[in-house]
Amino acid sequence: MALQEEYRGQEWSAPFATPFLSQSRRTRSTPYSERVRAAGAQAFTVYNHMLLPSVFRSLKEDYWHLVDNVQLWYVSAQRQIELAGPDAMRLAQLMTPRDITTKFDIGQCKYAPLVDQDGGILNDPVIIRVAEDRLWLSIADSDVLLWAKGLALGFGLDVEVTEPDVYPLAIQGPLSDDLMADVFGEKVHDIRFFRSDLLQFNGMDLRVARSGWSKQGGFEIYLDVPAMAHDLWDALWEAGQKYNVRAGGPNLIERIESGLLSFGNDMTRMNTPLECGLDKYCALDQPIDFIGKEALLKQRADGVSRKLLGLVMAGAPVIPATAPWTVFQGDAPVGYVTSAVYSPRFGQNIAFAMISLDQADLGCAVQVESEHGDILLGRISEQPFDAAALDIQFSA
Ligand code: THG
Repeated sequence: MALQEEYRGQEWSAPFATPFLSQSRRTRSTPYSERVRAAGAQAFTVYNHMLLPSVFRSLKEDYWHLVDNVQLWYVSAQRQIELAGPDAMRLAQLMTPRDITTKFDIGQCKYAPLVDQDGGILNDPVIIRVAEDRLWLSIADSDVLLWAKGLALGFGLDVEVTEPDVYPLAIQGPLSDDLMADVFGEKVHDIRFFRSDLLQFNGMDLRVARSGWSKQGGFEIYLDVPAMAHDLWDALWEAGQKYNVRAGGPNLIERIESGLLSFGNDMTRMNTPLECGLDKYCALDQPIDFIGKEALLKQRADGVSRKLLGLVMAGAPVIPATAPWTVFQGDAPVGYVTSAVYSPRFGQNIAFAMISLDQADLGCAVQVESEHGDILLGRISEQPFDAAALDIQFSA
């Protein structure tokens, strides 16, 4: 995809060399945008009204580089929704079934699905407690700001709901600790998983968490001094040369292999956390007050009728899904694929699929009709996927 800056100085008239995404204030650029283009981003998706790069060299090359080295990820599109004031904690707790009322230290991060009154998932942020009465909801792709503002108004809460100028940058991959220590000092080693600390860079305190949307290890820097973006990127880039650093982004192959669910793909408002295997983030037996509690308690009591499971598919590498692919057992539709990719590690296509449990379950042989008209033989599996489980036989 071309971006419109490539057409600078040219008349805006068709035909263009390739169709391109028209940018405007609505597709918000950031202090890092220039560096990311210069680093060779080749494909973008739109996330929280911002561009998020999805491919630099190729999905596969980016994947192998990530699991062996270290990458700088431009994830400014993980916007922060700040809740600040005496009712900040109460509002956040109303929004999620995860218990954030007890054992939530300042600097700590908690992954927390947000649900509506039916238990439908609205988003799945990482929540960071940045101060006693101040939380950042580091959101996936939906307008949490509006929901939070509506709840604050409706419940008459004493809380400010804003989207501050914070631009997260992730450092991901097995060499992340080495690179971060070279730029921020040895203190980075003391940051535990899903904890954060304030570390000095050019005389400013920046919030650094051990987190990120891969299972390859790493950090996220919540840059809230936009003017420093270029210096920070350049310092990491230069220090990273000896670690073979590259620019990257959330990688479709890695995240499906690792069992990281994508809001908008693998779960939407039509699904509950119990259907998506996020039970451990639902404190249904705690005395906490959240919207959707009754619905989730009822669903737990009745038992879920469908569940997000793994799916392995034979055949040529698939093209990523842009629509739900129907999963069949014989002639009966039993569910749909939510995300799929070819895994070069396993040599198979791997996917997540929402499966009706009264019709199919783990180990079942199925057929999948892709949006491209292909019929793929598949088998329902555990996820996260493991190599032993993937040594499987397909049958029609
Ligand atoms: N980082 C930040 N914000 C984000 C994401 C991120 N917002 C959107 C999206 N990614 C949220 N999704 C996830 C899903 C899982 C995890 C992080 C973000 C994750 N979970 C831990 C795990 O699976 O081991 C457990 C977390 C916990 O116990 O609380 O890492 O990547 N800033």
